[in-house]
Amino acid sequence: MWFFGGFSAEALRDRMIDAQAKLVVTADGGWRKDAIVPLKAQVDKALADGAVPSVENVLVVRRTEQKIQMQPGRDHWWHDLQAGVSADCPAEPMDSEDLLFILYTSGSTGKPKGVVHTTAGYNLYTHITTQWIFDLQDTDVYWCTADVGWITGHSYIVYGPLSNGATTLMYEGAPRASNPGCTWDVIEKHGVNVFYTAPTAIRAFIKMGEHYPNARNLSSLRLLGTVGEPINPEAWMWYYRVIGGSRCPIVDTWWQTETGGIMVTPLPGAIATKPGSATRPFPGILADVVDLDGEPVADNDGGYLVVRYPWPGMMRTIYGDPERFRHTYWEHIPPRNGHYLYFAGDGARRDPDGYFWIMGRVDDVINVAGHRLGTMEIESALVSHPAVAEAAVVGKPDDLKGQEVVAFVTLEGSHNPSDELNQALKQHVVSEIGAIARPGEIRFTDALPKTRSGKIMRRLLRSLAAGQEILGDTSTLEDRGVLDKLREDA
Ligand code: 7RM
Repeated sequence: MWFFGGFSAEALRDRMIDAQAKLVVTADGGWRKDAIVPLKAQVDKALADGAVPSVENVLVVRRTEQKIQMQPGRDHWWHDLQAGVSADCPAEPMDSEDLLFILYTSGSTGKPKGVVHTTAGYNLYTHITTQWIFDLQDTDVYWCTADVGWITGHSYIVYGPLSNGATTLMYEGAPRASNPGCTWDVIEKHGVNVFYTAPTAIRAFIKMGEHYPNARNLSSLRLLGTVGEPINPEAWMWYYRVIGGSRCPIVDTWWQTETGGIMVTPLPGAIATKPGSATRPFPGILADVVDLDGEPVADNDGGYLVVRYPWPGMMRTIYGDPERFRHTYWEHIPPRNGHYLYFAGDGARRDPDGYFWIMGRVDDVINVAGHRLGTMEIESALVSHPAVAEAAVVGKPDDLKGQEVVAFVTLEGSHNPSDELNQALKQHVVSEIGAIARPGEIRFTDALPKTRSGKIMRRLLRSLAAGQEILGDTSTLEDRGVLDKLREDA
């Protein structure tokens, strides 16, 4: 089981219990921004009072060198154990379907799901997708900025690049406000050729200003990638122009923890891109957009994104809960003649060129007076206003219309909240999309609640907008302070 350093001790404990972990590998601490994350202390807290009886040993890597407690018999320093063993260490043969790892992903409500990946299929799929989509050359330096505890870090920092013998660059920690140009320094210093990041990071770069990348030599870049959310065309164009020097193709890659690897994506040089579209399914992937009966919808009509046939990297089950696996992914759309479709939980439409446009999670769709509105479309309209840095849109129950649109908006550095701007933004949405999408309410905020991988947690905003208590799992929140602040302002 893999686990990322930002989680609380409680979240760590729950996941170790669920996975029946026997051994924990951790470090004394980890660097993040200007601070040390006390990793070992968190592990101690999670294991306190024999809370996880399955854990027999804890292996500790020395990194930050601050003082920690070592429990004799249970805890071992990595460097001590390493000193006593031979450097010759043959690999353990594994069965192709042996469990490789469990990665927990938060469901839209309640208990996180332990997504199970296995040895051969996952490795094959991350190998081939890395090779074809990032067009890796022997001399390339490849940098994926993801947190290694996110599936993107697993598949496209570790397994895919390493099985290809690629040079993969890892950056420890997160860019900090005191050094806004550090991402571009890393590219310049190491001559990065392929750069893979998330729309949330791109929007943060835009907010900091193009002065920083413009002051560095980014000419080594050949290919850019994006993952994690639909990218608004505004951000796509900025990425293409400012970072890629209008020279590098952008691969917008759609996939999930559950799919193991990239599923819908351009192949650079072979598939023409359109800003905001992940383009077409990877070879061998039979993706489709269907209605709830499994019938393909007409071009440009919204529907559910599904996959019709298995692929090597697909998850095998939810650890310890095969019933939930079946129910979550295989039963929303009833099987026909014993043929099941994989239900991704995303809304999408396909244009007449066969290009896929991801509209966001189906749980996030807003229904105003019978009209289904994708959150992405309204957010993209808001972000196209020069004052707006980022926006998150949710539905709030409304007696008359069913739901009303509520928008949470962060502003570009030089703009301040005002009644005029509030009205102007509502009007802007009307002129971009139509009166049906007009937000009933706009709330200005300094930051939006996000997961460590940069996904906006709309479920929390939905509760806030409706004035309800926030229920369910919040352990994946990157910064709990953001939520507290939003509650105070409400
Ligand atoms: C890789 C990853 C999965 C969800 C997925 C989508 C959204 C990811 C894109 C995207 C539009 C993209 N795994 N998503 N990539 N939406 N365009 N290129 O993010 O398990 O953490 O999330 O992320 O909603 O279902 S994940």
